[in-house]
Amino acid sequence: MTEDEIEEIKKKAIFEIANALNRKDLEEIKIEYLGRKKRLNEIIRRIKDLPIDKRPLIGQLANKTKREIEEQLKRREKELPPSRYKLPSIDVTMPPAHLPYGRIHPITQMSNQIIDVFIRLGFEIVEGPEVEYSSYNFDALNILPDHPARDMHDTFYIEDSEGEVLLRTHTSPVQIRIMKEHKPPLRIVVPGKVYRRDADISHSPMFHQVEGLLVDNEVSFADLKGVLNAFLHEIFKGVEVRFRPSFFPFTEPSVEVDIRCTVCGGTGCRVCKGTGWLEILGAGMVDPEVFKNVGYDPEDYLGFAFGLGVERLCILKHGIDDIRLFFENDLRFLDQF
Ligand code: 2NM
Repeated sequence: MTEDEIEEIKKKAIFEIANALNRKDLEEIKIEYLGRKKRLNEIIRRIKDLPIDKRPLIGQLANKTKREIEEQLKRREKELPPSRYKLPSIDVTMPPAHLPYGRIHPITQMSNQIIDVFIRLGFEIVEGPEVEYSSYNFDALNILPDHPARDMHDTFYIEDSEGEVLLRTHTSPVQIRIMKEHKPPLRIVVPGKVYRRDADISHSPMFHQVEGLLVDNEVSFADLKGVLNAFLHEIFKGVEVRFRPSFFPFTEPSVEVDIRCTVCGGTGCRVCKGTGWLEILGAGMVDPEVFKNVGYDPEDYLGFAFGLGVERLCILKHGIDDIRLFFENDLRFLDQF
């Protein structure tokens, strides 16, 4: 047991401390060199066995070495990050796990496609509230108090509002709001959710509409036909279109617009119920009563309006057989668009 032996222990300890990578390593080194049963303390314990003249020298050297190792341990501990920060075990350069992309809902895609055609035709897009006054949803549109659409069976009324507040059954009340706030000329398209008490394979209690309105000093039925023909030929390329007389309380004259059946091409099938035609939208010249209700003088202005159901258009475009598929959020269905 010599000075050399102590010097050897010190060198090894300093080397190991300098190479320690974390606090756990340091703790192990501390136990190895300074632990009660370990090398330096063993030397100190056995000093009494040395020749008497050697004892002070070895004793001083061993204690000095102990202090030096302790100091080195403290110094290295300060350099290392606190032990709760483990050394990096994550490769931050690795590419992330694959996440599937989301996609735009088919109804939103269809709405966007419709809106896009009307933007190119010079219309502006407007939106409005889904909870409406009965006066805007019905009265202003010349839908009289005894009209069947106003029945509790067809319309969702808001509780305790005495029939004055409801979920809009079409987006037309937005056109009323716009006409009350703005003078013609007006060219607007109104997309949005509408609500009706109805549920089967072709009806959903909530569905989407796009309605349009054009008002100016000189507007003819030919303008209506021109705009709707242009629109339908954009959505259904090269399709045959026909205008058929109809009735709406808010337009006079009124028409329903059909296209050649996209399924059978006109020979007659289940989808067109043997007629060879598909009803695609309703339209007409705005009734003078509606203009009076919004403060326009019917002598000064003329206009046309139209409305269509987005789900119906989407169903006919893609040959879908149940409207409920749009709202079940089954990705096997939605992923196909
Ligand atoms: C339709 C069919 C025909 C329509 C009328 C109006 C308004 F506010 F100007 F009177 N907005 N939308 C209209 C006309 C809607 O949907 C089948």
